[in-house]
Amino acid sequence: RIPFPFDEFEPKWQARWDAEKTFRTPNPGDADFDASKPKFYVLDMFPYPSGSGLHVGHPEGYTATDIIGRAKRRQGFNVLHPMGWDSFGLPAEQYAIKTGQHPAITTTANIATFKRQLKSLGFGYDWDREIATTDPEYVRWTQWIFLQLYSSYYDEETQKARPVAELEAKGWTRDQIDAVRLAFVHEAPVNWSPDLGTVLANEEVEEWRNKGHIVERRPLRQWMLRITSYAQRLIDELEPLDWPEGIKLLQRNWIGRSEGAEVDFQLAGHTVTVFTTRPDTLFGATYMVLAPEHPYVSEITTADQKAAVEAYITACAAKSDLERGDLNKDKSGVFTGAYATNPVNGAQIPVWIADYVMMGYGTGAIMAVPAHDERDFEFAQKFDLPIVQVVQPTGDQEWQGYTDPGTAVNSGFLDGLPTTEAKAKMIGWLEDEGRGKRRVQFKLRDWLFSRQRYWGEPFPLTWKDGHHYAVPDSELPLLAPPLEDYKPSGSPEPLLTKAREWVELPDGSVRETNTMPQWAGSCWYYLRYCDPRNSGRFISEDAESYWGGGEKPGMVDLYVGGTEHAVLHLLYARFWHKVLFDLGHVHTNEPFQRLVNQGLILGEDGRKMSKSFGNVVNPDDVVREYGADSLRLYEMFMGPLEQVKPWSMKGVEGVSRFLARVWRIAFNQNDDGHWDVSPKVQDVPCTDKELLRVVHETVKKVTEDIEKLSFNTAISQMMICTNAFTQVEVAPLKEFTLLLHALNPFAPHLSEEIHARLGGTTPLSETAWPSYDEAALVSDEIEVVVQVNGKLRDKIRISPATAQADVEALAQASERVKEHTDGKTIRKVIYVPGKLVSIVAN
Ligand code: ANZ
Repeated sequence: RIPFPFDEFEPKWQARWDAEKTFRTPNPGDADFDASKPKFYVLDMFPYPSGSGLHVGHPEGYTATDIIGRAKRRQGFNVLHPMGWDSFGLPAEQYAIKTGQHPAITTTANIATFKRQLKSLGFGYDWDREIATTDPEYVRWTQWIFLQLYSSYYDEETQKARPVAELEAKGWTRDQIDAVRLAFVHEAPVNWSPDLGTVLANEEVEEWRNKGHIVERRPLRQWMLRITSYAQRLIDELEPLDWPEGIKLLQRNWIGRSEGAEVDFQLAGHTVTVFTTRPDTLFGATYMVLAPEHPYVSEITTADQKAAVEAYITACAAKSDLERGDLNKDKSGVFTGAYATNPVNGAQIPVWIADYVMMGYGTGAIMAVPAHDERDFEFAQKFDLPIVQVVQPTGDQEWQGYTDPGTAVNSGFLDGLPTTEAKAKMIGWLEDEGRGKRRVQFKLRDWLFSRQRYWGEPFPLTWKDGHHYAVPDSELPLLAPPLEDYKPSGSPEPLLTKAREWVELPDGSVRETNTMPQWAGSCWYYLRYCDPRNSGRFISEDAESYWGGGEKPGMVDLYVGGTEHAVLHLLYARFWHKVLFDLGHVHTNEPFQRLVNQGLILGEDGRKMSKSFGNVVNPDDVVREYGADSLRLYEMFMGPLEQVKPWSMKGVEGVSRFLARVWRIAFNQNDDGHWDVSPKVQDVPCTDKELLRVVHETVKKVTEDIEKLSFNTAISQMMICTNAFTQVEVAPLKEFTLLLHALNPFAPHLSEEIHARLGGTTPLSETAWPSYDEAALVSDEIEVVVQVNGKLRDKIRISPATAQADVEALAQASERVKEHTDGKTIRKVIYVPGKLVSIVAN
């Protein structure tokens, strides 16, 4: 038998919230908008509506934001808590290839499933603000923002994006302008997958290879976004945000700022510039390495090395940056036959090419200092190149392969200087001599933004006579035409190229046929939620200024989602937001003020939930068996929100039993199965001081714990409170209702249902959050420990005024004490006032 009738009342409350739009949030300008209320914008990372529906990982973060959103609403905030769909993407298209169904159809069906599932969990979303990135009205503004990037450049002087129109006015030519746009065309070797029919970002390669797809390197003409212009700001403006340190570190490392120098080497009539973070080691540079793609390679290679060099270049072309960098264990390379002059000592050093030097970083050329760089050390050992010590370690470490700071040796005018000073002195020398200069370098690359797929936003651009042109705003959204065949052709021609009638325009120009990556939509969805139906602007000024209000730099007050987006979505969205900020479209310079990552939920077996392990839990099954409130409460009770936790059906059962206990304080089931209000609940003043204390303690702790997102401890406190009600004869209505108030954001259906059945006319969700009574918190009871023969046997609570004889009697009357004294003679009883009763018995 079901311990409480959740299957009756949960759908009932959900229908009511829907019909009454309980969680609708008015916007500035709406008749019911109250501008005097502070705002609280709480956001979930919106899901990709996959074919498999919601899994139990989704409701973890969603329940957390729902609890805080519901509580803040009742605490007098205008709460913005929206939901939507990240609905472009490759899987929908893969599915279309398999089944022949248009991605729009499967996407719509999947969204319907997700929405039904989310509603079945009772989340208080404002569904009037629902958006899908595939909605034509949404696509319009995604394309509009792209055009903002396209028609802007980064002004180094003001460190801000500005319209290229300003450059036009200054007489810049079209080619000059195209070279500085924030969205630009670039030909570069990229990760191309012939069977997926698209290029992939570096971070995406491993996943698709593991799924059995081929990914190769291939030079292609692509659209890039100039995120590198923002590298320094993306680092600096991360600092004041309330994000987990680990995520900040990942972003910082991804952006990868290095300070160092450029050094010029002379080589067969060319000047080859290298980038180094260790200019202090220049005297130890014993050879030079160029990336195989370096433009000088063919010119400097000597005749007898030509064949070997060319063979090596061909072999490298297939490798990704990752394979050449971090995964490159066995160093390889070829001598070019050329020698360069070390500018500091005139030494002739051999020039090699090797794939551990990347063309896309620094200058694509390095000075190799094998004594103090690991990669150079491995390489020099393998190819028997000279190794010269130029840094003396601080301790008694071996100098070969010593990479830490130390003292300069064998380095002429640097000798004796600690590394930091030696770096500065060498940079000074290089600048004085005109042989180099100080330079800051970032690992971050420009963002490869084009895909060759169908199910994404088309670029709002056309081409004529080799030049690109923006589609006018009035023609947006530019939607892709329906296609019969989504199958990749194996060539890097974008799929849309097949739609001849769409591509070829009457004036002889053709449409750009690349599409945007899935990241585009998620770069700005949090802005659109603020004003989702605006057809004249991507967000109104009023909505932007209200929902972005506050002293903090970030717009969203709390953003909850998984860690997997640390350097992708969270970096891309920050970049777009800064461009919009520079151009005056938003007044905050960051999108997300506070970020919290929920921990992964593992299977019962402790492994990642996955179809292949057969350990996936479907929320629908849990809701059917135990109800939505049990699922919500369980996911919050599993442990701290940010921790990785294994699933346990026993655990779900446990919290479900707790909810049943709350229910049974208020109701008794009669013989025909109906639940009658229990005589235990009475509308009388609470005279039990201890009960009063526990109840007010609960309101206090739950209020504070919600603020700290410490939901598991809040639930523990409510369990203590429920036990207290179970133990007393009479549950005073006012105090019992306080427990329901505290429980409401966690178990909204159950708390509302009990409240209503006990005569509550206004739903809890429509009433103010309760306050607690400080005076009730102080317990005037004290705890006294009872020992029998020196062993702790019980603790009793007494009023400090209790007479010694009464305390001793109470102690001896305790059941736990009696277990140890029964049948024995009490020899002695000692009372240490307010602390201890010690009984000696034998
Ligand atoms: C000489 C040297 C001596 C270096 C030494 C290091 C230690 P980060 O910190 O990652 O920026 N480097 C420069 N350009 C490179 C490229 N395109 N591909 C591969 N390696 C490259 O690293 C900068 C260092 O990585 C540079 O400093 C350079 O090696 C190498 F004791 O120069 B160093």
